[in-house]
Amino acid sequence: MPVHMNDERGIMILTGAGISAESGLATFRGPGGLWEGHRVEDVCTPEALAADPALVHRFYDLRRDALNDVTPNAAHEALARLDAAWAGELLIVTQNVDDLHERAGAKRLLHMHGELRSALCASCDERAPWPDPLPPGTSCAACGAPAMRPDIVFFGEMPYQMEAIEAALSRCDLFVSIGTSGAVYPAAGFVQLARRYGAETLELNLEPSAGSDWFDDSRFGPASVLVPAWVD
Ligand code: BV8
Repeated sequence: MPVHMNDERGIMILTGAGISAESGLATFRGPGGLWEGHRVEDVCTPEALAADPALVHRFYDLRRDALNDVTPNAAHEALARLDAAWAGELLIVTQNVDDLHERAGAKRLLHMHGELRSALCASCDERAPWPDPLPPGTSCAACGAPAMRPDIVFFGEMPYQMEAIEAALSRCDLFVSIGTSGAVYPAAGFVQLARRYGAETLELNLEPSAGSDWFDDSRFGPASVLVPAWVD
């Protein structure tokens, strides 16, 4: 356990694509960080979904398919161990839409940008498991509208559960950011909020992120090495 902390203290952990990189899932902005040559900013928007629903559905079908070929790595597993053992408050907020934290056993987990394995009705907000490729225009089982879409927070849309995230930030004593470039808001601003609330801040990343200067401590290297070393 983070030895310098007694477990009455609260921890908030933010993860990004870098924690899943060693499992074989491409990141967004690193070398090879494109999916089928698409920049996430160009495909992950309501406008792209309206203009070319087949492309956006395919983009997410491709990434959901990739989940069947990957497994959690030592970083996901170390966070799951910490989650199970930590008596204090703890919340893992992931920007990732993969299911690797859950598959490693994490319980106190929140997906702020949605999940690949979930579909959302754009008409009534009903959620359903995302089955094999879900063609655009699939009808919602709850309201019947042909409006099922990826359950993904697009650019310009409000991330999920922001109140719960901000409440956890206001209470945490330690904020740890793992595997994120600090390129996307509001997640990239969490370190500044945590500092304002008096938390210690730690960054574990392959290289300095856009927000590195805000962290009390930054350690650079692969998450599969840094995270178990921090947890255990
Ligand atoms: C919103 C969907 C408002 C899922 C994504 C200021 C304030 C608020 C908003 C904005 C703002 N300025 C601009 C905005 C708008 C925008 C934004 O931030 N734009 C950016 C491009 C400037 N933000 C939004 O639109 C957000 N919404 O603000 O709404 C609002 C208010 C009221 C009412 C309505 C709306 C919504 C943002 C969410 C967009 N959806 N994804 C998906 O397709 O996956 S974002 C996308 O980027 C992913 O979710 C991803 O998680 C996220 C961040 O990327 P990273 O995870 O950091 O990945 P990246 O490749 O960038 O970096 C990987 C890192 O890992 C690197 O540093 C690398 O070095 C490291 N790494 C690599 N390998 C390893 C490693 N580290 C360790 N070990 C390794 N082995």
